Amino acid sequence: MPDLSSEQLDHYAATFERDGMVILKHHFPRQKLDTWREAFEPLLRERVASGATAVRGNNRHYITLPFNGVFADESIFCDAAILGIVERVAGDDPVMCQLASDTPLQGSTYQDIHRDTPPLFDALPEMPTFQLAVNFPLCDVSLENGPFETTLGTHRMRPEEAMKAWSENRASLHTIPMELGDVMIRDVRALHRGTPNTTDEPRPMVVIGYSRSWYFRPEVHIDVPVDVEARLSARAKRLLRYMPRVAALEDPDGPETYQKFAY
Ligand SMILES: O=C(O)CCC(=O)C(=O)O
Repeated sequence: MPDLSSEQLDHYAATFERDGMVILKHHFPRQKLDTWREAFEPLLRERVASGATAVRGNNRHYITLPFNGVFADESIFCDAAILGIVERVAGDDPVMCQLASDTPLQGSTYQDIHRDTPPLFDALPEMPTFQLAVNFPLCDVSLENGPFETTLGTHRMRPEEAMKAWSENRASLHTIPMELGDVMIRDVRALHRGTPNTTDEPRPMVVIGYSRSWYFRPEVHIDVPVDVEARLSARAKRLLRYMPRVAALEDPDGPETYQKFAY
């Protein structure tokens, strides 16, 4: 994956501060993501069939990815450029807390516009970034198969202020088509929504969650099998330091626990 200079990373971080998101074009190798999609397809089929997903709207599914095989790939989750931006906006020594996917299928509809987390403190101005989503699709995302839509700059507004700005057309939605290989890094507080997938192919979007070093999200976690951990670098182990270690991954015995996603 392309290394970026310190100046380039500073530039992305400044854009992120202003907009609440940045896109790294053509960042991950498409061939690698093809292997993710091949591994994801049976998982999607099985989880949808068994009703084990978190439903995020009509025909729209959130599924945690198992931390093994192709998905336990530190060339993705320890990517130097992505972590360079994450550290610039959310501080040193971040935590990785989530590895999952959002997939609208044919028949999905517009989500209500939302942010993914409440403010840290009631009745105070919004704080600097504390929770980031790194998103990358496992296919090209066109206007037809459910592109992500987001406002810019609302990550630094209180929820009611952001909704007011949106309803008064001071914050408009931007549609984000993406190519396989593109990566979006976003502050989860920006107002956004999923849109309909009108094609007969799923549109999987991976989400990796990174938090400030001290922030804990009880609604998500990554089970790290001990044999997978043994192969990880010190950097990867450090990112995953608060995640549970397990002897082996088990199939989920119920639906996803991360249900409340919109604020
Ligand atoms: O997958 C998408 O395009 C957006 C999904 C989303 O925003 C959510 O479920 O919170």
